[in-house]
Amino acid sequence: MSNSFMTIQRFILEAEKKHPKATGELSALLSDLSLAAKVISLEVNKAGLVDILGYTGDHNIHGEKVKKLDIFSNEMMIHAMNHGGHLAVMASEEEEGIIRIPERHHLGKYVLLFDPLDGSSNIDANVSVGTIFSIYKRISPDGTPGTISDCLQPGHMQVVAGYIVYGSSTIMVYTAGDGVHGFTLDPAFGEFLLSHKDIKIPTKAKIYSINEGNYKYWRPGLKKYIKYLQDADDRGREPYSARYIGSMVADIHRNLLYGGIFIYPDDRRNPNGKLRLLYECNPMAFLIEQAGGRAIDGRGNKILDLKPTSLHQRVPIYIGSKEAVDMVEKFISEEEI
Ligand code: AHM
Ligand code: MG
Repeated sequence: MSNSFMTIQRFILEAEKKHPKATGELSALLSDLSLAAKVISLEVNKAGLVDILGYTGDHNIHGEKVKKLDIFSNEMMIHAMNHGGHLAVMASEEEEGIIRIPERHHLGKYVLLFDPLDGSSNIDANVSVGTIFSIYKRISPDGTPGTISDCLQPGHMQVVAGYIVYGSSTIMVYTAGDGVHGFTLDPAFGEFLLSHKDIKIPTKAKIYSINEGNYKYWRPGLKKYIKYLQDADDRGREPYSARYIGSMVADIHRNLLYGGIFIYPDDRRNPNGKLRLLYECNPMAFLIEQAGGRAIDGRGNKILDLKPTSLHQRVPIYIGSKEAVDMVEKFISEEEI
């Protein structure tokens, strides 16, 4: 069948046929997620038209102002996912504690972690935003309510991770540990159609993405690395291009396709960086590693090996094309402090 008629549902079902022991639960979860994505996409697209913009006046648990679309997306994810019978527990960047499955619903064997609308401070300016998700198998006993320990598993235990970017098109990208695949939402059919099969991130990067406004707070090795990227040499090495949207999903999506490195470092102001291990760094690390890239914390660890200690823990991240991450690792480890 040609790519143009391969819906995400069909693709997931066909992938599942290759695994004789599969129960279909993971496929059902992914289908539910793609439905939530369609609804959020519709709301994001009409954000400029309806009176949904502006602050609600509420603050989220990190003390940041929350916009209505964040709340809408969070509630949409919860309501789309809590009754399918496949989940034991959930956690969201927008909720302080774990999200229990209501007692009236069946408990399943999976755990869902998500950032319902990442980059939402960009919405008023019509800049791309995204939803990020991560799925684990529960470690608590079947049939009992899921626990916080189910949510605090290291990233290498993920069974599925993905994101939806609401940009010039809406694209859903996911991995189930068998490559990275992208599906573009056809607004006429309301279906996600296979558009990017088995995505591999170019080994060499051409792009770097970092908030350079924080330069003065960076560690010396990082300053040297960025200066190195901006420089050329007489052996034909060209400077990198700087691209920074300020929406992790959009920045990572572009770098995944074109080759690049995305960095949100620890610095003098943010000792653990800004991005959250469970909702942002782990799912992106799983995807990028599946696409042939790397993701590290700059402290000698792979992101996927970190053992989470709390739901909203932040970690520094250096993620993208393999050669670029190898290089930044070298600069940082050799720095004089
Ligand atoms: P959010 O979860 O509050 O939306 O913040 C996460 C976003 C990421 O999408 C993006 O990479 C980062 O914040 C940008 O931060 P900064 O403005 O400090 O560069
Ligand atoms: Mg976020």
